[in-house]
Amino acid sequence: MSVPSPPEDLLGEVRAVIALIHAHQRCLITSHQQPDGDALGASLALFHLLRELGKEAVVFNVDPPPFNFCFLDGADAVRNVLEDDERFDITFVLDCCVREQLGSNFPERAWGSHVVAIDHHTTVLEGADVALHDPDAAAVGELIYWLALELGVEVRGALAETIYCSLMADTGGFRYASTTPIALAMAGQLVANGVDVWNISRHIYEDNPVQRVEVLAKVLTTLVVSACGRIASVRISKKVMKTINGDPSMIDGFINYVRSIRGVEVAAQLIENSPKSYDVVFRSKGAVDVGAFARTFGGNGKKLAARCSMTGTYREVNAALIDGLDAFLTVPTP
Ligand SMILES: [Mn+2]
Repeated sequence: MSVPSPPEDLLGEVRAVIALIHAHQRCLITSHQQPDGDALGASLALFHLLRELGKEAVVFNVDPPPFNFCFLDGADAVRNVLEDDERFDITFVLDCCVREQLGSNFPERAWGSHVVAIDHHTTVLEGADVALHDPDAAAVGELIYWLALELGVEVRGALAETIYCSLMADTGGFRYASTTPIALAMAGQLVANGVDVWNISRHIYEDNPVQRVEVLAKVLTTLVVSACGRIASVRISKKVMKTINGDPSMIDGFINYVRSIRGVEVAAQLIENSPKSYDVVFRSKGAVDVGAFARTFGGNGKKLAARCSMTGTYREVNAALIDGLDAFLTVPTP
């Protein structure tokens, strides 16, 4: 069950990152805005790893951690403000392949002398000096595990727990096709090293504020299924967002209920910015590359999960989605 060595073709990148770590002291770790379990888990894992090596490390994000990941060791130290005189030698950008995803208010002083991208998106962050990039990795936490392994650091305690969270979150609890033998071997080793599986699951999935479930009930009443039955969407109005103080983690995962409908291939969640502007989040069961679709609207993402912005009224956006996605459907109507 033990975890193998990093794949041969990644070893060079793993060692390049390690050389940079050894040569510097002050590190900043950041990831995409509205961090998810992978972005936060992997950021905190790298934080614990760097601290273990005696480095100074700051985790920075323009948005706060999701409510259900706040229990993680180090989550309370995540910062969204940097002091004027703070400077960094290395800025690690995790789980983020485009700079805009760091947030429009991402501060200039967060950029250190060196930029290291650690990612599993299909493309890699432009302008990174060094990249540890594996589109086949189940989660960014997997890449942090390789770093720890190559560094000879024992993966236990907070480091183990945060890597486990990253792997579990991005594989949908080890259910998605991205759940590779390597991800499972790592998870197995982490459990063997003391990770308390139920304690983590309980915090992430069994600790919803009642308000979140009430909002879910409201959102599900907006469900629209296309005539062909393969595309379904829900709307999250500005009013609803206001009741949860705009906290995106309070609506995270709702889209999975939409995708779970029999026959549905693509689920969309339309989040209202203004009466004529929506942020659209997509989830696919596999027949549609929603990343490719989102890119036609200037968005980004992966085959099964993507997002973009669209203009128009709710009806117009929904109609455009159903029309546009139809062309991307590669399976015949059941
Ligand atoms: Mn990820």
